[in-house]
Amino acid sequence: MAQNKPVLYSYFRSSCSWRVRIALVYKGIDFEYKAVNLLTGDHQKEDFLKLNPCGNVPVLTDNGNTIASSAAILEYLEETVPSPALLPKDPVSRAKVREIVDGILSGIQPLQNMKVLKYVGGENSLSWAKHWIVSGFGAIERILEGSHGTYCVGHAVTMADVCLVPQICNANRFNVDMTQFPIINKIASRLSHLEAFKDTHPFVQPDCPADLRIPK
Ligand SMILES: N[C@@H](CCC(=O)N[C@@H](CS)C(=O)NCC(=O)O)C(=O)O
Repeated sequence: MAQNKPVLYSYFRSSCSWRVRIALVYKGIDFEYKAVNLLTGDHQKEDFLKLNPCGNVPVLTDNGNTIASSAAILEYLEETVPSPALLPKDPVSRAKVREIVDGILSGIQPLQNMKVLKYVGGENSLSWAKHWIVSGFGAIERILEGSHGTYCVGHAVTMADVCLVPQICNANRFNVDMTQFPIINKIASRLSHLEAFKDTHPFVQPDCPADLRIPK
């Protein structure tokens, strides 16, 4: 009997959702897309809170299981569909990937998340977001000096790349001057040609409004 496809609860502009979209496409996993509109508060409705009590996207449901949080989903996909891998084989490189992932997932994105910016409020929220993105990317740029090859860690795409590209998109939204991060830019430019990154771009998602849509 054919198995149901995994379902991804996603918002087109959510960088955390984009990470998971990239991993799904990179690994060739067919999935159903369910849009959760963060602007109209879909993520705070009771039905969605049953899936993720934290009230955040992404959420993945697969074989009757519900997994929230992009890091948990990325690890789950790596374990259930190991090839093509998004983690290197050797422990030191794996740790380096996770270090970069953590730098973005703990050190940047939460500080510029919508609910945090709403709490910070008003004009301060833009400079707050910029500050944390610049300081976080400054650290990532220095880590990449020692780890990068073609991509963030060595010459194969890893979870570090999967997390980097969506965060750059957020940086651009907040008008961060990205020229100060030449290694990040070089890697991002290479990644931008890969199908898994192009096909999952926010502006080609089903819930992207018409005025932002770009051709696939
Ligand atoms: N650590 C979580 C964070 C998820 C998260 O912050 N998602 C954002 C979108 S990128 C969200 O749903 N924000 C809702 C809000 O701020 O109200 C993950 O990596 O999935």
